[in-house]
Amino acid sequence: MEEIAADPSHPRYASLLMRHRLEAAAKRGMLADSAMIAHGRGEAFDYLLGERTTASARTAAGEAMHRLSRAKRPVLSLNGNVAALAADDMLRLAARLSCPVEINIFYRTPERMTAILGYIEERKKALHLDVLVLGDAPDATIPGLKGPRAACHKEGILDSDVILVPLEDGDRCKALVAMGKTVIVIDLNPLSRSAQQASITVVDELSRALSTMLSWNEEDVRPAYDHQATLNDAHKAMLEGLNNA
Ligand code: PTJ
Repeated sequence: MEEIAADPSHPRYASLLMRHRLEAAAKRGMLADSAMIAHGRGEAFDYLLGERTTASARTAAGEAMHRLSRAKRPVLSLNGNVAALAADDMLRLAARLSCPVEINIFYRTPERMTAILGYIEERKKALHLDVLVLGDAPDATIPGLKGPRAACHKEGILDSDVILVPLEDGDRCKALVAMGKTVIVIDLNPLSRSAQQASITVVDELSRALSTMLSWNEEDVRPAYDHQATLNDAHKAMLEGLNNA
């Protein structure tokens, strides 16, 4: 999915590359019909943020890694957009944490599940990573959620204690928190229900957030994480972006 006509020196290369990945994933049948709308909303918030990783997002990413690396049963959840935009880094993170990834999509159809699972297996093989990929045979449901979006694996999401759910839907985030899990969200919209309800929210673009998480070290300084202060800081950074425009 990496072939793209734009030159890496183009000022909007990172953005063009993400769009290209989504286009390619759409052709493979991996995406929900509303995937592009969700991405466009994210892009708008990223514009306000100045397309950069703020200090508070870096602190949140560090806290996320601290919790994931100390978890008894961590799990990384992937939906269609996450698989399209950042399959490789999600697999690298899972390998580093020795934990499973679980494909868990909101608009669940057998066709989309097959397309996403096939792509993840392809990337896993290309990267030579030993990661358990779940999602193909759900045997449990997330309490409090109705319909196919509740389906999950007992050995993955159901029994996890710390879960990373990038670009998550608000209801599912709420249901996971209600199960007593530490829920880590990556979301560019600090006003979203997921961002508000999560235990830890990294307000940053997915690929930047994952790159910060992958470069985290156990020895890194760990400033105190304050959830509300993190969200307030993101609002402030976006307002400053508007005021300085
Ligand atoms: O594959 P499925 O069926 O699970 O569906 C996935 C989507 C993303 C379509 C679905 O979960 C959805 O509709 O999500 P929402 O409710 O639009 O929420 C997505 C959130 O992610 C929004 O708050 C966006 O601002 C944010 N977002 C979008 N792209 C990025 C992002 N945050 C960080 N990085 C991005 N690249």
